Amino acid sequence: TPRVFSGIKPSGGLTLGNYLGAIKRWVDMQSPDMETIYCAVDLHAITVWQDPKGLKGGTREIAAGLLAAGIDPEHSILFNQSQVKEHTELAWIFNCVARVGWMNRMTQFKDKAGKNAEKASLGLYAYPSLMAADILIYHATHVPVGEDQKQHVELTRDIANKFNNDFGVDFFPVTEPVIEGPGTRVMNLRDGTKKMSKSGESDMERINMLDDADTIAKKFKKAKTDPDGIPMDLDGLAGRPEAKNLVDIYSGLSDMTPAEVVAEYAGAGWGTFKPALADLAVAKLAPISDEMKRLMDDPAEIDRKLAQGADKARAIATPILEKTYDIVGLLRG
Ligand code: AQP
Repeated sequence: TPRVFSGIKPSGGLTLGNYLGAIKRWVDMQSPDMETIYCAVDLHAITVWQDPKGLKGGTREIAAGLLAAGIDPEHSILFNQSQVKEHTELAWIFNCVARVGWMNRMTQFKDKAGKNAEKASLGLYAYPSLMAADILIYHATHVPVGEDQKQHVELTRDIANKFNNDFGVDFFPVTEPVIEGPGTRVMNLRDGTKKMSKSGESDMERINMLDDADTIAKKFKKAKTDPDGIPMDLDGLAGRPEAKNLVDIYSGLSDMTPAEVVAEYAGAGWGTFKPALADLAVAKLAPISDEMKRLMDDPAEIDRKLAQGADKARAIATPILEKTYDIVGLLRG
């Protein structure tokens, strides 16, 4: 059976970007003929500074968000990365397989490290190697990710191929990225050329899954737009990233195509469209955020669920790591 792995970093609260770009799709991928493994990748979060209390809270929020949105822990494996040590152990092996030149080509490192790459953590640089381990420790065949993660999944394939070649084995599968279309990329509400991020500077640039109805309405109301409202057809969104983003968000939340959204609101001003978008977002997100809050009232229960998930994850990961050690020639007692 195909096996899916994907993760979210607890580097802040969950956003509408995480929901439309990842969580909603992960829920839909749960099916009897697909094994699904979903992870709060806390070890990736600490590649940049995280307040320890915030990190624990963020990890629980991801678990609550996934459960509230419909991830079924009976069907999917749900856990946090640091509880399954096999990820980091395999990442070390991959650090010795991957080449420095490969890492130097990673655009996300350049984006995240900024101008002062000398001051970035070594972990941030090695991030793709740990991500390859996250995927390959389960021999996952499919990885749903955003466009921005495509390069890392390609690197995962390079690592799998090089490992198999170097040791003359056919052990690690060559994983397929399941890339979302560019339309499902949710952009920043204040700058439509940047993606909506958990850790962006201003809270006004993103919708958090835990935002209340008033906050959601206020953020859409203040979202950057241009004087032209909804055009008569999709072509009228060309070169208007902020307008396109609001239409795309409406589309993602309503399951209408962007063309259908534009057709429904053709010629409407923002004074009509933005409140309709806010109402739709509240209608879709409120049941999830209410359930998230209920779950987060009992952190011990969330921790218990994550620990149970980690046990199931380890049952797959441990034999794969043992076999890897054997292939590499690391002696076991
Ligand atoms: N804006 C987005 N639109 C669509 N998909 C998104 N994802 C994140 N933001 C958007 C998808 O969510 C999954 C988990 O991502 P992540 O949290 O592990 O990493 P990220 O993409 O780096 O998220 P952030 O919010 O931008 O975090 P920070 O600010 O800490 O760097 C992925 O599948 C991602 O594509």
